[in-house]
Amino acid sequence: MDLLDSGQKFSPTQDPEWDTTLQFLPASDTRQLEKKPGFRRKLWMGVGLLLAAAALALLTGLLVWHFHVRNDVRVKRVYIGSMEISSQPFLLAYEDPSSKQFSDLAALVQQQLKLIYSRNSVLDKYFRDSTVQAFSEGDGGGDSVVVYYESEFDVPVPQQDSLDEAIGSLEPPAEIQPSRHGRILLKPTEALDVNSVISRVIDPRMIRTSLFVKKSFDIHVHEEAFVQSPGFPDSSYPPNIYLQWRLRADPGHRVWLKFHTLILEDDCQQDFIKIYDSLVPIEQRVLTEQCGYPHNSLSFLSSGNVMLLTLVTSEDKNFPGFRAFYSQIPSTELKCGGKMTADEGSFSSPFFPSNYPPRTSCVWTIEASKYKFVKVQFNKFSMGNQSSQCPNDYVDVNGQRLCGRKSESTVITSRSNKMTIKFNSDSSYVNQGFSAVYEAFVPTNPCPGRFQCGNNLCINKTLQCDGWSDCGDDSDEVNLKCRKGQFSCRTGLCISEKQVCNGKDDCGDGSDESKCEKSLVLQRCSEFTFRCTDGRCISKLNPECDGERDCEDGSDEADCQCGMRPYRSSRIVGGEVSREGEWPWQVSLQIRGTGHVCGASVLSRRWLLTAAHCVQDNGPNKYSQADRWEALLGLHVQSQTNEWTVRRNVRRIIAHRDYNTVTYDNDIALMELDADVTLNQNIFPICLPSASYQVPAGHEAWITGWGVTREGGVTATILQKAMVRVINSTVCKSLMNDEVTDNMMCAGVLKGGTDACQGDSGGPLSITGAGGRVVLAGVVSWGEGCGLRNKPGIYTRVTKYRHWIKDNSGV
Ligand code: 4AZ
Repeated sequence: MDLLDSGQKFSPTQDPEWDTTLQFLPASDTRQLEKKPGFRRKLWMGVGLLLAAAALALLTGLLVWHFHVRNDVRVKRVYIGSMEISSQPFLLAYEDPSSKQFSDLAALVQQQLKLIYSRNSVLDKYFRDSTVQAFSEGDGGGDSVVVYYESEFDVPVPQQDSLDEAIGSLEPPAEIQPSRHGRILLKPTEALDVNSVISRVIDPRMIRTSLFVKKSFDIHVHEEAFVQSPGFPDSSYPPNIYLQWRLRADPGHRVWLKFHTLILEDDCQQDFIKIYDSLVPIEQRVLTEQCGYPHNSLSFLSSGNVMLLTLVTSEDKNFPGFRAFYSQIPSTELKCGGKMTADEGSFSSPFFPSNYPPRTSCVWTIEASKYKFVKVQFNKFSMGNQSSQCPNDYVDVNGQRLCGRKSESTVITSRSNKMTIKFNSDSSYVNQGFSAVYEAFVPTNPCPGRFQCGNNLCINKTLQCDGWSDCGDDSDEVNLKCRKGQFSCRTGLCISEKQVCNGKDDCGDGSDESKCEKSLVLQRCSEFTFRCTDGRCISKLNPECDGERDCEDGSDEADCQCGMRPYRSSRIVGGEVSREGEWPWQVSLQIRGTGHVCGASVLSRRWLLTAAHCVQDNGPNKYSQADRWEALLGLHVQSQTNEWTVRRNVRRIIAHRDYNTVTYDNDIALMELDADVTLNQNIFPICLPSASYQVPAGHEAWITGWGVTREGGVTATILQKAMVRVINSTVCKSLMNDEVTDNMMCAGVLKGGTDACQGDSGGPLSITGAGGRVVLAGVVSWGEGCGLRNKPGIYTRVTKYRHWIKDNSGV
């Protein structure tokens, strides 16, 4: 399945700005050869001798080349650098590369660079040229200027490393930067007062020879607006381009860049954006590199008043692109650090939930009531890479460094009423940071009135032994009844430890298979095992699209361009209003002249999945005929379409041939659209579960739709959502008088009040899989009334139709 293959492609001729003039080299002259009769023998001998001589010369040449010249084949090596010039006031004209002031200072800088390189034998030997790209205000206010430049060298291949080393030697060691006059004391007295030099070789993907359009845009961000990839949102971005947006804020301000949409190719090798805390793509200042459909925070702040956004695209297969809003904020607006004396409180990394800015440090000190201890709980935590030393970005709590990404809450306790928390970010790669709460406690009673988890978290006592690991370390669910050598299922069942991670759901709720680290290739396949494309079966529960390659052939991670929400900014009975773009696979199926009738889910650019009962003729209403229907994708509010909404006619309806109008068995149908849709932030396919996918009872699931908000009521205007839980099939069958077949599944809230209802039919029952991708577990099918106590909603069990969907739609 290649969901994005057939999308609208960008054509450079559509946009005059993108016209590129190609020049072809003239063909070499072709001369007519004259034939002369006679002297045949002599001529042949001459030709023979000539050929022999030529062959000998070629051989000698090749040998010489191999042993001598080849070592001297030179390659172009480009370094991107910046340096600060002190005692040099910043002039507004420096922002304009065509100004005289720009050229004058640039010429001085070029001279200076030449001189610096001439003092190093390696640099001197291979140096070609330098160009000044831009200037900005220095860190120290109006009295210094930062120069951004590019230096080109022609270096023999084996000498590349020594060249890198020589360039590196110009930089003072990290601990001295950015103090003045590090090792760059090479400056001539009459020239510029240079310090804080950094330079690195350019990311080779940015100077790929196949990049045929290179463009820079200079933008001042004091007025809020947005930048976007060419063609966005109507068409895909063009292939083989390098674009850069140089963003400048007023002095004493930071640039703030927030992505509204970002959908690029999944493979970062060729299609990517990179953001720099600089005006040039200097690798020590890269804040982030993104591709695909990232779902982490995409809001970035600069440390100074400049930022660079770059986009590089590949040959083909281009995707919708991005739109990002920029603005500026005063640098003084940095809520970070301070003294906290209350017995409880909260704090977070600077600008949370945005990514923190680079080169920032701050300190919080907590001083609680005497004789109490302090406990700090990090609820969200993502800083730098996980490593024992935490050399880059970190939080230091009473001397203990934390870094990396933590999926569960982390608690740290002090043995006094004081705690010191330090935050530190270095000059590259930023993350979201953390949000934390703290409380002081009496050492003899750390969780008054609550349960104390093994990891020191305190939880409500009612959450103990409720089948869910609320502590995060299972300590609230440990079943003391099970004997040694037994595993305690979340259902309360005790099974042999040997049955854990054997690829079979022995607990009945999947809890014995849900935390298997490794996937084993099994001897035998079963309905519980995932079958890789090569036919082998693996033991891991629901391995597809979980971000880990489990099948040897990688087939468990293929076709995973689904189940993500490209949007960020960020009826159903008993539900709540959803956010626009939160359910980009939700479709409104409408009958022309009538309006909304049923829901559906986007499976690909071309195919939707709905319920068979939505497409049955009903007296004069010919619902089985494709031309009566219209599908609205990317819709949020009924009758309110916007730039993200796409209306499509239906080309074909394929209802399951065994759909039973009495029992609702096989209540499933495919709809083919008359033309592909371009995916956007409000239109995106949901993942289909494999036939072996298991959804354990108790698992959280979401229902969405514009159906009625109470039985007999009116349909919703804004898309509604509600959280329900998957209900054990045996329990459900008995609640529903055995009318639930194995092709159905139940979900709801048994105390009543939350359910799908009329008008939600055909819509998705969405669950979030291991890799964070949303999977279509069910299709809204039927129920006894809506939201009644002990009457859950009944859904078509999609795993049972995985092969049917593939056979009928190719998805
Ligand atoms: C319906 O009429 C319908 N409570 C859909 C779902 C449910 C009931 C009725 C489940 O389309």
